[in-house]
Amino acid sequence: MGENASSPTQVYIIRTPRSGSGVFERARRNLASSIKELLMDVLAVDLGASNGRGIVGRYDENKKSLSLHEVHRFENEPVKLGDYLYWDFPYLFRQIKIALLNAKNEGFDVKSIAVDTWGVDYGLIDKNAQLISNPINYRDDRSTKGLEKLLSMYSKEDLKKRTYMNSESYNTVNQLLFESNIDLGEKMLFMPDLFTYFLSGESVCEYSMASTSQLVDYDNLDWNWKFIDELGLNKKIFTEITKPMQVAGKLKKEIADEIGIEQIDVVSITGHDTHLALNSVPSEADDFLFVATGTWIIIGSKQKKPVYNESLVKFDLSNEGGTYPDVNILKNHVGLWLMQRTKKYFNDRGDDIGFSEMIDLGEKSKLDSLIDIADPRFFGMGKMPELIADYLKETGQEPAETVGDYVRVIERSLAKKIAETIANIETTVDKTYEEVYMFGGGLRDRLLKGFIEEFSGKKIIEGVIEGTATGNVLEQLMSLGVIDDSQRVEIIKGMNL
Ligand code: LFR
Repeated sequence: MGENASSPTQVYIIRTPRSGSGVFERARRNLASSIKELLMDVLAVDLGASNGRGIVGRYDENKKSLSLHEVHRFENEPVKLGDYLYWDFPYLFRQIKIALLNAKNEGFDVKSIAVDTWGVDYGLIDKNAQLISNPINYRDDRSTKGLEKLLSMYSKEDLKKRTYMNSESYNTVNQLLFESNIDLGEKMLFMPDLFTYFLSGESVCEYSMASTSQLVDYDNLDWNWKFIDELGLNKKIFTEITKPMQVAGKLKKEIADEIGIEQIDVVSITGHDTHLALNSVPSEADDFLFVATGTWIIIGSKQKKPVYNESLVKFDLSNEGGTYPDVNILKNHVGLWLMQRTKKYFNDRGDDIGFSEMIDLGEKSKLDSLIDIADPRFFGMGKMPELIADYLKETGQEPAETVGDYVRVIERSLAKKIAETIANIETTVDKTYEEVYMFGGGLRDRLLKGFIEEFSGKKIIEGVIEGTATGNVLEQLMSLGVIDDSQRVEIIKGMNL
């Protein structure tokens, strides 16, 4: 779920020692092997906006408890090459192999692997089963150009009616409208599926990722063929949409041999990070409110069926595929990006301030000025405090003078937008909720939590900071038949939340 906003202290992630030597390490390995039959290790690879991580989930079948162990952390920086902003796919593929190797060297006996990423991005495979080009990142300009083209063909309202979704620039459809290799494509594989393909040789087209294309028909849970046809897109690349929580195939022999491990299972999970994280929510309810906090803040409600009514249109809410066959409704807002960019601004000027210190200072400020976080100026790479200062001046509000003032303005403005969106969702689904589940990096931010409770009047139930990795591990364990969904909530509650 993107970068974490606050101090790097991780409550239950255990960073195991990197070297395999030493008395402690040998003792740990001996102990581990003597109780091996009770332990199940799986590797979750979570590729977020600022970095990727390999996290081993170790499930103790006796104690019914789960612990997470980070075995590899690496950059996930897009690369501008010529005209496009690319994913660095071969580099990331190598990092996944390093994560497997580290897991082995640290004494884990990993039985399966699964990869999740943000939504929308994909790679094209040609008729010789090769990747046609490095995948292009959704922050590339072609997304905005694609949206302009789409909006020249249909009105916003018409698009909403056809797709039940907001026409956001990053949706895959816009990228496809400017995909120069589309006719060479034999199939389109969304990023988690692309990793699955090169790890196992098997292809899937997992539902939650497919839905971020804006080309899925939620009533039939199939591609929206009519729309695809009208847009003149190469139909061949849209392969059958698949359900998550199934073993896609075995790790290729050449990769297993290279690392020196068995041909473990490669699992297809709910590949879209935001929805995957919902499996880390300690609730068995069919529907609940959630706030996913990372670089983006996503406010939503878990639902079984698509919602389409006047309020969905009026409040700019979107349907998005969750864990098959859920169709959740939600709204994306710029999130902890505002804090990240503010920190960077002060750090660049020689003030070595960290997130927890920023929050302490924010707590001392009394400034009540607010910004509209949906104003597009706050999305870009600009100098955040200066943008905020301009906004406050333009709107005739009291200026921010200290770091604490900026922090308080950001946190209150985020909370206000979150509260408004919660109210809009309640109107749209015609239901009032007492509580909202929160997960992701924002859980470390007590100021934000306090303001959300104050503005929304809802009680926050804290989920897991590492919500996505937890969801990834739990879905693997369910796919392998080690646990079933009825055990999920108990396991989460036992995770030192
Ligand atoms: C969050 C996220 C959002 C998606 C955005 C772009 O990481 O996946 O859910 O809308 O990134 O894909």
